[in-house]
Amino acid sequence: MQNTYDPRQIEQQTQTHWEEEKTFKVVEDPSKEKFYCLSMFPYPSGKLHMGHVRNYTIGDVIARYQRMQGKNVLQPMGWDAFGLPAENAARKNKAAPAGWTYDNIEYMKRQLNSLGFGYDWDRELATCRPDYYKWEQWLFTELYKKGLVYRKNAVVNWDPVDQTVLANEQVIDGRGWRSGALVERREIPQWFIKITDYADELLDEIDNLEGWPDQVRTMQRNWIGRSFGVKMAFGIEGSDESLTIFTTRPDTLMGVTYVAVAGEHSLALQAAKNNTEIAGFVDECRQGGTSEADLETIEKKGIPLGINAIHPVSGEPVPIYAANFVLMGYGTGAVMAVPGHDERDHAFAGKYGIPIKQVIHPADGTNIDIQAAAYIEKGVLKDSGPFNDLTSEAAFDTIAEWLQARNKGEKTKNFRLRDWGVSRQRYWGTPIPMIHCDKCGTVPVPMADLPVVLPEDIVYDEDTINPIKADGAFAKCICPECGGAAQRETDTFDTFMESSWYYARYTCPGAETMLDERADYWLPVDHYVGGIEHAVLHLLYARFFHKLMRDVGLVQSSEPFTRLLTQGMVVAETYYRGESDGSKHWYNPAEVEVEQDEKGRPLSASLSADSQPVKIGGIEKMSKSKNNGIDPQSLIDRYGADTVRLYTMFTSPPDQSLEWNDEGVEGAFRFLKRLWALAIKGAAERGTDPSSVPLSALKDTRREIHEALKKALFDYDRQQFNTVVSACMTIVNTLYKLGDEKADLIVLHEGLGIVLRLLAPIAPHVSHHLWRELGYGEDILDAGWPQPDENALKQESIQYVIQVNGKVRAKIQVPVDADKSKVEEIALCNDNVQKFVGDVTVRKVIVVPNKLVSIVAK
Ligand code: ANZ
Ligand code: ZN
Repeated sequence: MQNTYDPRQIEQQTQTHWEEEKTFKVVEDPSKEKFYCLSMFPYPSGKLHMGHVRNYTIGDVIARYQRMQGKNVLQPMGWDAFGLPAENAARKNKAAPAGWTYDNIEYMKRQLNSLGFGYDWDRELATCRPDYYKWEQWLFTELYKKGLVYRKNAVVNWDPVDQTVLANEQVIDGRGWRSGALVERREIPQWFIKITDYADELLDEIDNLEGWPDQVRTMQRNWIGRSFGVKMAFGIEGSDESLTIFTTRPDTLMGVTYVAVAGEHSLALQAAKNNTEIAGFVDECRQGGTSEADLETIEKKGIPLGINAIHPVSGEPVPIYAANFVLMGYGTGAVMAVPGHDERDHAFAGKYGIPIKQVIHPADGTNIDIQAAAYIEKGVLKDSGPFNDLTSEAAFDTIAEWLQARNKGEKTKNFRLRDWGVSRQRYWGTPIPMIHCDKCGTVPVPMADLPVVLPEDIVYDEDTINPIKADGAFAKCICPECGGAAQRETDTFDTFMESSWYYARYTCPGAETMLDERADYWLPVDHYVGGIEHAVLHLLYARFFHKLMRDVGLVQSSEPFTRLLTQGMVVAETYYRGESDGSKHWYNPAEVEVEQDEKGRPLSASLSADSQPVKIGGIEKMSKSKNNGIDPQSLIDRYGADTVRLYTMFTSPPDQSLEWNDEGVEGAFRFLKRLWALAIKGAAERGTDPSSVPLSALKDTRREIHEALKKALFDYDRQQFNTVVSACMTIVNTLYKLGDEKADLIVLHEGLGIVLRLLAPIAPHVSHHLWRELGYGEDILDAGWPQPDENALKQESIQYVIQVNGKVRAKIQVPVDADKSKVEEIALCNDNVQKFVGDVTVRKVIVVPNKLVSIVAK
């Protein structure tokens, strides 16, 4: 055995071994329990960052752990390869996005391998490859045939100078990022998938996702946002038309004192035609953000349209306002306003002098001043004509039925969730497989003509906006129905489309259909690991796709991911200097020397290059903008992969944030060196059964080892890997105390065998190497999982605390098999106890088994 721990050499050797043996290649084996462990695939941006390293280490630890439990473990990896950064890089480098992407994939794949992740690379996929996106195109055409896909106008950001649509991130302070022109909102036709048809199922099944963090389940519920309410029609004075509103509080119906519609509502648009003031207000409503968050913060404004609505119950007229807080895209774009019982309506009524009426009273009869503030709780109805004295709950149904019987309304439910707009006007994405024919209308590309391949060999320079839109050749095609000249769709899919089903395609690489029968062996994914930033969209779209694939007969399960772990952020200190123009220049932690107080808190910092001070900017998520990222490659080069993996697992539990600290990395490295040194000593003794030699002198040592093992197993199960590492450290420390006798060496051999297996998922190279070197076996992955020895755990004696008249006076060791009277006897004999009892009589002795003896003496 080598004297010093040389990670470079053993990691390379071990990785070569895994590659040659195809250790991580798996096939379906119905005789074995399967375990599908998946980490969210990366965007091939150039190189791995610390967030990737953490994510993939967690996934690899889980996969290796499950494998050592004897399961058939699938752990694949691939590339989320389409997206805007490739286009930007291409423009800068005057190269095609494809080449940039493929180069990055190659480099990052090498990095992943250098970290020792156990992937079955035979299943690798890149979403920009036609043999992948072909099936996504196929599914889209199937959904079109099923009526789940449609085209309608939707708003985009339009750059009037570049004559192009901009992604949200290309709009900076309201201007196009390249042209600097003021961005306009424009309506263009776009493709949608009817996710709202699945909204109920997507919501209801969240209840069954017991292996998901509560926080993520709540976020999904809120995003789908189902509310139950009533849709009802108000008449319009002097017109045959009516105005439909949506409310979740029909019980407040008799408190309506006005009605409000969105600026884009047809009533507002009509009124704007011959009233410049209203037209001005409608224009104003069009500006600014349209999100709900924006609407909550804006100043509430409105304008009367000069027409009245007719209350469906009382027949009284109420004024109609256009108001900036009513969303056109939600419900019906119109609301019945109840200032007495809604805060927003109350504020609005106050501002425009509209009456405020109380129709709900607290159930306990408390008086309230409705003019001062809205009463928004439920209660009992008053001043509500035929509905008086009903509770809010009862009134909901009664009023709904009253309206329904008169054809004026019905119960309905409403979702916040909108249909999924999948069109993007970018080049680097999956072409939408649709054809526009003047004669036949919209025609899906037939299966035989799929995939519609995105041209990759294109010329890119600073002026290129979208090569497939600029050059007419891509769009030119023949209509599959009439054979006439037609135009191909030149929009591409939202890249969330590709990431919605990659997990399924991994299960059946090379399948001649979208998925084949192998999918049902592996799916659902047993454990999914990734960032919380995907808690809503990615996970919701993937759940939706799974159901779509189920409904075309491709999978049998209904949900894709059984268990989900959202890992915490990797954060680090930031350092900067103020520039003369008021901006900040950020320095990387690697360029900075920090002075700390005795508790390790930073006191001051200076730049290594010039020894002049820099300011400490606080701890933030590692990012390019704050320049506080640590390049994992430099750490791997310096310490080896095992140290990096061990450090990221040891520093904090997987779901909490990890605060970077260089000393911690050093500490992890030192621990592996200590383990190595111990192994050198351990090499002297091989394979004697520890129970075959008299080890009485070493009983305590063995108990410590097996107790730590027991704790580690418990923590592995609940994925608290940081304390697994602590247990390993405890064992190593215990083993260091052993001497050189034969019995010591036997215990050392036993202990090393345990600690190596515990560490194998976390620091796999050194564990693999030492396992063979010390003669335990061929491959540690096949070694089985260590189990605590019950005999070793047995204690010889138990500690009791002794109180005399309620005060702790002694701690004693009592043999485990001592009965109550024996415990009492030993306690009373204790010198210190005797001293405190003194001459007085012992009145009572209470023994709490395995814990406490309480003596009362007076
Ligand atoms: C009358 C009322 C009285 C309301 C009351 C609330 C309290 P959720 O739960 O989110 O579905 N609303 C309906 N459509 C709207 C739109 N397009 N823009 C803005 N607000 C709209 O919210 C439903 C409630 O939000 C509806 O119930 C409606 O106001 C308002 F004491 O109707 B309510
Ligand atoms: Zn045609």
